[in-house]
Amino acid sequence: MTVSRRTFLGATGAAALIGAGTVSGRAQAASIPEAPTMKEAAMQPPLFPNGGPDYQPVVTLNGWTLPWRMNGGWKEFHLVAEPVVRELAPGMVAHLWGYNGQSPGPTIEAVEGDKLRIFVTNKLPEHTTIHWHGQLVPNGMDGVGGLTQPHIEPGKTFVYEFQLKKSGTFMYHPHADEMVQMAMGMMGFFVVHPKDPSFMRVDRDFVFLLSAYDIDPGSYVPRVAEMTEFNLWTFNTRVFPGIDPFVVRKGDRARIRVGNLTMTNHPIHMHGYDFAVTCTDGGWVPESARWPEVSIDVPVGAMRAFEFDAIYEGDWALHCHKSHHTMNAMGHDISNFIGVDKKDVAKKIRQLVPDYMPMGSAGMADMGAMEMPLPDNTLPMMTGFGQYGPMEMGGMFTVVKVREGLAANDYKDPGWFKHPSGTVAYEWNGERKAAIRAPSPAAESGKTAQLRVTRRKSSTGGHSNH
Ligand SMILES: [Cu+2]
Repeated sequence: MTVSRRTFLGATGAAALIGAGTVSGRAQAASIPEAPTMKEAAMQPPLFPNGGPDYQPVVTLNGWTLPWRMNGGWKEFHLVAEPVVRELAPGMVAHLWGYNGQSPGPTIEAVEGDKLRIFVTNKLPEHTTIHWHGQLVPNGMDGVGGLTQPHIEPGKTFVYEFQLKKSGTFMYHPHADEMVQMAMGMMGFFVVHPKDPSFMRVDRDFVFLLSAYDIDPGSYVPRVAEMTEFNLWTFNTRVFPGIDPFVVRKGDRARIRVGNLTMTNHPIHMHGYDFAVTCTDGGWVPESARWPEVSIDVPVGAMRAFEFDAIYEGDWALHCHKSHHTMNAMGHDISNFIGVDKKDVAKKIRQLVPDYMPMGSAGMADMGAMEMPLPDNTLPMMTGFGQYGPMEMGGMFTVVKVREGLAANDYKDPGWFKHPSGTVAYEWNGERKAAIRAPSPAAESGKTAQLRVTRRKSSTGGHSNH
């Protein structure tokens, strides 16, 4: 490639990019832009525009934005579909298919009105295409293999050209052998910024995709025929505690954009704030049509963006509200042992399996605190430690960290929130009051029940003076 990195990169801060080398295909090699590739799953700094309309670039959770080059009025990108190794969290990798070194692929960012030329090189063992989900494109650019174009055979490069008709929140994914290729992790985010830099402007703009995998503990490749029994629920193909926090400066206007490419819906719940959906993959939601929420259901094949003014400092949980989606891989055939004394059983099992640990007699919280022996390449089902102990989470869970005094565009993890003294829930060490004693069976006649109510009132101090 003759294009130097300095002239090619349409942006700053792309330290970890490496050229992908030579590309063969129908187009002339000299006219194909470099295909940068990413080696790590760490969140990369945002890519600021160095020409054209100004905008606040997005950051991708555990991801990056694809650099581009300008060529005679066209913004040119180069995606390479290929097998990748993705770290799901420290301690587990998955052998997936993705783009430019990672799954999901890099985020594409451009501006309403831009003319895009996207080169797609296929390094997979089977054919593929790319569909630009939500974009208004000429029919022949829609990327449906067999319907609107011939498939891109292994080793070939195709070119997609279209002008961006509207700003908003979009994604890209194959429309060829879809079940396999999406189950293998082929997807990416696509953000189109408004031409008017003041329209829907925010200070921090986060993007990620929801995806799910079925990878048996100890193995590396997803079972692609799975329809319902997924065991890894991910934000951008990462699981807690491997998912980046959303770091927000107090006072900033923040937007979180999420797209769902799993096979079930995900109610994404954020603590500490109420907010409104401001954008879907269909476009911006007019102010008069928004309503307040604290959980946003993201249907299958849909995208949602919500915004909030970061006025409350703290470490606020953000997670899918389906509790099985905040768990990592483990067999789904876990029995419910609550209330069962397993001491004797454990003794017998340990004669056969020395590492055996009985769990779940009083719930499953003990699983979050113990380091159980695990097969190679898997993660604890419930894990992650906060400043007060184990969080007993996995999967689709992370933390929104709102802090005073951060620099603009500083996304570094600030550590745990330092709660002002007297603002953390605390243990009651005072005298036990009569009101929390269990009532005696005799207390169920009308008169004595009346008496209990009176007693409870007097025991709650200030409330009896109402
Ligand atoms: Cu979910």
